[in-house]
Parts: sequence; structure tokens; C-alpha cells
Amino acid sequence: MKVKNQIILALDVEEKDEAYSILDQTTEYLDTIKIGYPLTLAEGPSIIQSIKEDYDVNIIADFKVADIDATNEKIVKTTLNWGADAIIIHGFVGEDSVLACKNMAESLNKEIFLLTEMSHPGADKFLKPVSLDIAQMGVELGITNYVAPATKLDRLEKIRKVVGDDAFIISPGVGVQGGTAKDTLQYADAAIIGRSIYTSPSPKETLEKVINSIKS
Ligand code: NUP
Repeated sequence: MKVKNQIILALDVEEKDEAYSILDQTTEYLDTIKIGYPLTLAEGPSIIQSIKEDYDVNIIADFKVADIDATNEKIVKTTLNWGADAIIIHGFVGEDSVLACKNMAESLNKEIFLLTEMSHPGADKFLKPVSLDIAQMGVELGITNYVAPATKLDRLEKIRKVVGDDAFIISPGVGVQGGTAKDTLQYADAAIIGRSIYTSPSPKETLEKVINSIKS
């Protein structure tokens, strides 16, 4: 996956009109967005299809899939068939669950992102102790796309070491959660940014500032 300007917009608004307004102001600079439960549950999964029809963007569905293999496979199939280009899945559920997602995505010529460690403080208790193992499992399963935290650069760096330089890492936690795009992109291939863009009085100007901060 290639991400324009190394920024992925996390579009966690809850109304289609608002989502479209933000997209109208930002897609000049973006070609990849992340949609999760907030927008999809509010508007229904057809929102994925609508955005794909109306904007030239890749959509990563942030559904953090974490079930048994048979159920994971169905979730991945349906999400990707709604038009998402990729889906984020949890790794802690183990190899069989992860492989089911990988195989389904590959059969549809789409991608998965394996979530290793999360960006919020609470993740230190249960996920941090196993996140490098999750990353290592991903490597052994041939997974090339990962999610790792922008708020914990030491962890991001360690996860990069495990998955290798050729892996593609996207990193949430820039902006409101405290990470910066420039620091994050030392180790990640793209930064995921939500609230600091979509709650800004001018999403376009905020995005321009972030892009400039990466170059400076
Ligand atoms: O570890 C994670 N942290 C995180 O914030 C994994 C995620 N997928 N996210 C998501 O990234 C979160 O659900 C939200 O959609 C986005 C960050 O948004 P914001 O904090 O920039 O508003």
C-alpha cells in the first residue's frame, strides 16, 4: 500500500454529511482514509460503498476483528465486499484467527493490517507484554502490514525491528493522543490522524500544517 503524504485520515464522525464535508476539504492531500465503527454503525456499512463511489480514496476498515477463525472470515469477507480495500484485525486472538483473515483478504485481492500494540495508556497492561510476540507471529504468517502506536515511540521502534524495514506500518495516536507525525514517521510509513483534523475549524489548513511539519 502507498499512502499519499504519509497521512491517513481517521474519519470517526457519525454523520454522512459531516464525513463528506471533511472529505471535500481534505482529499486534495489524502488518498487513504480509515473508517471504523463510529461512522459505519451510525450510517450502516453502505457508507463504505458510497465513499468509494464518490471519492478517489483507499478505505481501511478499522474493525479490529477479534473472533474465532470462522467468524473472522465472514467479517472480513463482508467488509471487503462492501468496498473496503483493507481491514484491521487483532493479533492477540492467535494464529488461526489471523490466518483466516489473511486468506480471505488474499482471495479477494485485498489487504489486512495486523494490530500489534495500541496507542492508549490502558494497552500497557494486557497488550504491551505480548505485542512483540504478535508482531513476530505476523512475520511468520507472511503478513506485511501492521498497526503500531505513535504515542509510544520506543514500542513503535521495537515493533519495526521485529517486522523489518520492508513491512508497512501505519501508526495511530498523532495529534490529540499526543504523538507527532514527524517523530512517528521515523519508524512508521504513515500516520493515522483523526480528531485533530476532523474537529479542526479548518481541516484543510490543519492537514496542510501537518504535511509541512513532516517536511521541515
Ligand atoms: O492503537 C490504536 N489506537 C488508535 O487510536 C489503534 C487504532 N486503530 N486507533 C484508532 O486510530 C482510533 O480508533 C481512532 O480511529 C484513530 C485515532 O484517532 P485520533 O486519536 O487521532 O482522533
